[in-house]
Amino acid sequence: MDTLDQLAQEASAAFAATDDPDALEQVKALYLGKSGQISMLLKGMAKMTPEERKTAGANINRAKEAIEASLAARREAIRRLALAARLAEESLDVTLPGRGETRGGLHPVTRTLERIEALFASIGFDVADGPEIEDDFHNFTALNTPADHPARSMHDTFYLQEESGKTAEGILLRTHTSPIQVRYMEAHVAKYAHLPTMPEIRVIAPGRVYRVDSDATHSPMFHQVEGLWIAESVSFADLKGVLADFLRRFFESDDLQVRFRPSFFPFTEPSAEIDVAFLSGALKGRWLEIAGCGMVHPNVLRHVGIDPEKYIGFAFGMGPDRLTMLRYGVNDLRLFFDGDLRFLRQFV
Ligand code: 2U9
Repeated sequence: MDTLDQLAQEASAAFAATDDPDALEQVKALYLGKSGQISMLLKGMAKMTPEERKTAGANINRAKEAIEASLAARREAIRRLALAARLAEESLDVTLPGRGETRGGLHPVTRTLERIEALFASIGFDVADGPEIEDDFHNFTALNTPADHPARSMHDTFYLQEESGKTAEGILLRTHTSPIQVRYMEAHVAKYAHLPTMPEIRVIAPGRVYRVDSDATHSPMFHQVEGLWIAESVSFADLKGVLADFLRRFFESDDLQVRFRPSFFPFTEPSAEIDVAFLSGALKGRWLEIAGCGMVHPNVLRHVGIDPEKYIGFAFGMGPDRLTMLRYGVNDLRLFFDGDLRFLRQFV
């Protein structure tokens, strides 16, 4: 083997020992660079005779071509190796099982609230909202609840404190959603003050309410939905019809029995408690107290500037937490508010 063949083999082996593109270019310079071996050989031809130069030139060029060919082959091999490594690293296993979908769901009480809102909306009731921190005028006074009424005591109501620890005068967590309706009536009266006759009020007030109370059937925070219908002529018969119809639609039972039992609330007169009895199912034949209602007390209307000689109406209130317990067969109210996903997931 002559020295040129040896040089070409040596270059090929040096290229093969390199697997990095930058290192390969450096090795290339040793052979094909400006002061590389091939350039040196070509320069050496200066001292040769024309005859010698012809053969040597051809031989050197062949060696140069051989070296260039092995360089190109190695470049291609390195490119393929890099691609294969990248493909292995970035590969996607399309046979892996999916991560699955974790879907949330509405809280069972929220579902009941939405159901109640939809049923009342279908007979023309507006849905109103209001602050959970109230003043005692909107929560008590406007609702004909006198200053010495036990509902106003510290034992029953959460009063807010100032930073100093002093009780903030008459600021409390609302104990029912009635203040929503008081505010709604005030706004309604102001809005239509220019008219000789005020348009009727038909509104429900769903929301959270707070009382100092905690056991299996009482939570310090619970929900209420109250409703109000005020017009020039609304009777107790209308009240009975609207509520009996609502309850039958809510429980999806045409033969649900509904009865009205006389009762007392400061804000309604006369007042009644509403009981229902199912004709079938686990609770068959038992009377269950489900809501309260009555004709709005004239004092309540006076407090918001509505003339009780001209307008009359009915109001009602119910506990959606209890309605949810009945609908789903839950026996402890606290389960709704503990945030235990094992319980809540059953309703999704
Ligand atoms: C205004 C005037 C009157 C709302 C009413 C009841 C009767 C009632 C309870 C039932 C169970 C609350 O959820 S519960 O704890 N409610 O019995 N609520 S009449 O009367 C009103 C409301 C607003 C302006």
